[in-house]
Amino acid sequence: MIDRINALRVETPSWGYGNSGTRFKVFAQSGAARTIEEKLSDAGMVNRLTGVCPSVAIHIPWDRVDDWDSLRQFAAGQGVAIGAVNPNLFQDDEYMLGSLGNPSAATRIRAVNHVLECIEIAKRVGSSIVSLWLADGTNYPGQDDLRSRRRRMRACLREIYSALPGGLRLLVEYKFFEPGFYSTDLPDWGTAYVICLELGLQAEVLVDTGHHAQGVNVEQIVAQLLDVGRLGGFHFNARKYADDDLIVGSTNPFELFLIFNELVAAEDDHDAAVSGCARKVAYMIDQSHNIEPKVEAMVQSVINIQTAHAKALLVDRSRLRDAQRKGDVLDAHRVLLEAYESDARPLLHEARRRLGIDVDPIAALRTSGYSDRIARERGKAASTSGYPGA
Ligand code: PSV
Ligand code: MN
Repeated sequence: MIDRINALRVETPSWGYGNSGTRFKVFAQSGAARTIEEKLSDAGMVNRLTGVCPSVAIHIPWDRVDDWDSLRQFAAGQGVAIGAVNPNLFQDDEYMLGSLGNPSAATRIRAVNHVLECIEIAKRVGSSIVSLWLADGTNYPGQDDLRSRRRRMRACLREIYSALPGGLRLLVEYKFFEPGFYSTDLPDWGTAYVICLELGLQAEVLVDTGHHAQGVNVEQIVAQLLDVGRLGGFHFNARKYADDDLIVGSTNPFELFLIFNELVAAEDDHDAAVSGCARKVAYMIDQSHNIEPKVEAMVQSVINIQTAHAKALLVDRSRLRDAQRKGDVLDAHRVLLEAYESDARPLLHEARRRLGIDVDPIAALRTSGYSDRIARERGKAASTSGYPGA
């Protein structure tokens, strides 16, 4: 049990350490990371406190540098490695009508070239994941031909896929709306899955927990993707109304537990394709911390993930199977409730003791003086409105 708790690795995102906000306002915080080096040192601190966050996702061009070898070394000096490379296909003026699905061939070529650059970066920094999210879609019925958009996107994705070296995974992220408010080119897991099937085995679906409509059964999506062997990874965060990017598990801890319940069960599935898929899922956080202190928010997120995972490990699977076989609806349900209502803290404390770290990472952060030090050294940026890294 403790070994399984400590085996779960969580990747933190570079963009979660910088100033971010809504379209209404970006509140600048003292000490917020301004450069990729500062983001990597914050991520290093999160890893020292939690013991389970040894890699950091980057976003290009927000985190682009001239010398990737020295960035890789700098990261290693902070005790972390560079993880998933995220191309940015939404911030150039050319992308107003989309990137890989844009009606203009010139824009599609630009977008493909950007992803190819990200593949090269992944190779340079030793990353095994390129994680693709398209902001492509339309705002009005009739704005573009929906099937043509899909064909353009597929053709571009094929070109991208053929440039992947062996061992590099292409994660395909879907989102049901925003910034397209009428249609989104990759709106759901099924569309993403069909695309991945067409591309090949190195393409897998990424589930961003905030990218579903109200009430969608995300744990069932997770179960289905595991069953077809194409769940590649997660972007964890919490939502209440839209893609809120709040701290994972803050508004929906039971949902997070149910997601982990599927993952833990699949890790032990008798079908090797399913257990193999479950064991190599990439667990990543994708959050923006607008009003909360960023390093502390990241540590809290990791703790929430570990709590949900530990509770899922506590599910009495043989009693569950038994109750399901007998059709004992409520006893089966109670098995889950009992695990969810258990106190996972003693297990997590023991797990941390074994890693030689403080059992309470939040208290350790608060007494470390780290936040005061970065506030002193980095100061506070001017307030702006806009998007992180813009
Ligand atoms: C889009 O909403 C998204 O979830 C994608 O993963 C982007 O890369 C990320 O957010 C940017 O913050
Ligand atoms: Mn995401």
